[in-house]
Amino acid sequence: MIRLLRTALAAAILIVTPAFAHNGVIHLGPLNISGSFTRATLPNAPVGGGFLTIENTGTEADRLVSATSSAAKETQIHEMAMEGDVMKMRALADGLEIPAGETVTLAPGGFHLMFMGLNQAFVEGEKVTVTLTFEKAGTVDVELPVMTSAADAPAAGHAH
Ligand SMILES: [Cu+2]
Repeated sequence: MIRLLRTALAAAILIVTPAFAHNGVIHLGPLNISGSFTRATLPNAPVGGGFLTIENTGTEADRLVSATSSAAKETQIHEMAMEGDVMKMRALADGLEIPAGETVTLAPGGFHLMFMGLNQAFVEGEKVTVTLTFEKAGTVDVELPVMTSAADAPAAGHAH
């Protein structure tokens, strides 16, 4: 049983492309991922947000196609957009394009990762790990340090 579990774990680890972090920047092929964080939540909060910066130093566009985390039942890629006079968020069904030579920032009030159905509250000082999958660059685990609940808080409400 333990051997089976070990084999399963080894297989799971092999799926993740090796990534190299220098000074807090994770390099995944031509992508540089930095500035990751999430915000502390209240106990029993249903959702949390994830924020980070993705720089594409390559000559081809890539696309963040999915995000998963054991911290939540489902993790989605969201954008904030005006609908009439109201700022609303919605899931990006086709993922988030990272154009060649450009930097895309996921930040409060804009693009973000959305943790839906938290398995436990996010506590300041702890870390949440999210696995990001890019169309071309592959898959990487990113740790999001949990900052205060007000870290870079968006001006508009963030309600579902
Ligand atoms: Cu959202």
